[in-house]
This record gives sequence, C-alpha cells and structure tokens, in this order.
Amino acid sequence: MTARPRQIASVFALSLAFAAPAAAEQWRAWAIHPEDYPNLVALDAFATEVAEATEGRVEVSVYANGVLGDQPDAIEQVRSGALAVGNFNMGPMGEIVAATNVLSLPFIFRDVDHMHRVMDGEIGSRFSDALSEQGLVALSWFDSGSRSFYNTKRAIETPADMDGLKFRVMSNDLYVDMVDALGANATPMAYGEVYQSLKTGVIDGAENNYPSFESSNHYEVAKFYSITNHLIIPECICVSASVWEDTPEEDRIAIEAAARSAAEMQRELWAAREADSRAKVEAAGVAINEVADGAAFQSAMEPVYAAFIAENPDLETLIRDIQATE
Ligand code: GTR
Repeated sequence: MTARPRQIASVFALSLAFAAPAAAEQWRAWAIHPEDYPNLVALDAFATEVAEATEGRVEVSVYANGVLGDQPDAIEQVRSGALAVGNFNMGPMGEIVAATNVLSLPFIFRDVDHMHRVMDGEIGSRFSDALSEQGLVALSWFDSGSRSFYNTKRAIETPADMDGLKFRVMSNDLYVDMVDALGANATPMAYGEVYQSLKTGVIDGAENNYPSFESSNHYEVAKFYSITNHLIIPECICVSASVWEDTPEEDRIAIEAAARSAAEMQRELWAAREADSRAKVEAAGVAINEVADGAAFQSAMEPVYAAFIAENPDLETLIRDIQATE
C-alpha cells in the first residue's frame, strides 16, 4: 500500500527535474506599489512572458509594496546586482545618474504625450546610455502621469498659498530647490513614511499623481489637491548591468520584448487608473482645484533652471533638445 505513493513521488521528482532545470536564473524585482497598481499588473505580465519566452531559464519574482527596501536603497541594490530588476522612478535616480535630473526639472515636459515622444525617441536612448554607465539597463519606460501638490491645510491657488507649508519631496536636492522657490519648506522622505507624517503633522503635504495619492491613502488625511502638474517623470524597468551581462543574447532579446509589451500595457492601464483614482478621492471628500495662476508656478522655476544649468553646463543641450521636441 505504501509503495505506490513513494513511486509516484519519485516519478514526480524526476519529471520536475526535467521541467525545471537547476540552471533557472531567479530574478527578484523591486516595486514600490501595491499589487493592483498598473505597474504591478504590468510587471506580473512581464514575469509571465519572460518565463515563457526563456523557457523557464529566467524566473522573475515581483516584490510589491517596497518590501525589499526604499527606492534609493533599491536602486543601489540593483546597481550592485543584489537585486536583478527594479521599477524605478527617475526622481530619486537623479542623485546617482546626473543626466536623469533633467527629467526632474519642473515643467520640462509640456504634457505626457510630449514626454512619450521624447522618451521613445533618440533622446530616450541618451538617458538609457547614462543609466547603463551607472550599472542599470533600462529596458522600457512606464508612465507616472503628472504630479501636483496636496496638503492638509488649504487649497493652493498661487505660490503665495504655499508659504510656510512643509512638503515631503522625493530624495533629490532638485525638489528641495523647487519647493524653496515656491516659498514653502521641503522635507525629503521615503514614500513609505509619508502617510504617518501627514497624519501626525510632521509635514503638511506632499506631491504626487492621482494613483499614488490614492493607493498610498494620503488622500484620507490630505484633503486639498491642487493641480499644478509641475512634474512629469518617467519610470523604467531597469535590470542590473551585471545580471544582464551574464544573460545569453537570445534571452536578452526575449526579455527586452517582454519589457516593451509590459510598458504598452502599463501605459494603457495607467490612463484608466488615473481617472478611477481621481473619482475615488473626490468621492472621499478631497477638494480638487486647478491652480488659478499656472504661469506663476512656471516662472517661479526660472532660478531653479538657472542654478541647475550653472551647476551642470554639460546638460544644457539635453534640456534644449527636450524643449525643442515637437
Ligand atoms: C510615485 C512613484 C514611486 C515613488 C513615489 C514617491 O509616483 O511611482 O516610484 O517615486 O511616487 O513619491 O516616492
């Protein structure tokens, strides 16, 4: 009676050994958002396509909710090869890859379509080259919409309304300069700490797109969302260069294709999620307003651009080329 299950078990073990060769590469992928977020849905599709297209030679496991560390930390882990993949926003990337700071200049893109035309064209490959010099291979670009300010105190109509408010920013000095230039105070802080800090009054506000404002629950505490659209920052699926070097050419081609389809999927899901998140926060009582004087926010950024160009003269051409892109 007992011989049979044992026999089955050994046959099973044997077939497993053939089905999943020991050589399968395990790639851990860092992501900051929850499972139902467009990025995560697309990363899961990426993982499935990679497994199929490489016939199981590469297995991607996606870790949501930033459980593998905060973003600046995760960028370092991917650079060192401790993690294989990250879905990174170019905001915190600026501290490591200087050229990507250009993407963090407020109002550098006129709208999301402009950002797509830039990132999907020749200029996008200049950013990929800069990333790969720092150990990161950008396989494709995700959307993260446009960011606006929200806070617990009042609607912002003009920069003067920001006076004295303390805003959380992502880890990048450029954002401190941006908030300073608007007459408010900036506190760089990890994304995961923002909810509690808003709740306890350590900060008065932050800035983000609708899906992040909603999925992070910041809207439960910050009831004023004022549309400034000051930042449009692309995100990458980035692979560790050291892991990439060890990946056979044939698999690289398949993985690149999977990353491109994941980006297409993410962009479609993104558009729908923006509308859903906006509706959800409004239903929860968030007052959303278009700022009265958008041009005042833009002109307040002139000194930020001037200081940035003075410090990074080699990046001026890149700025001008983006601005000149139709
Ligand atoms: C989100 C972005 C995250 C993270 C976050 C933040 O929009 O997708 O990668 O950068 O903003 O504000 O820290």
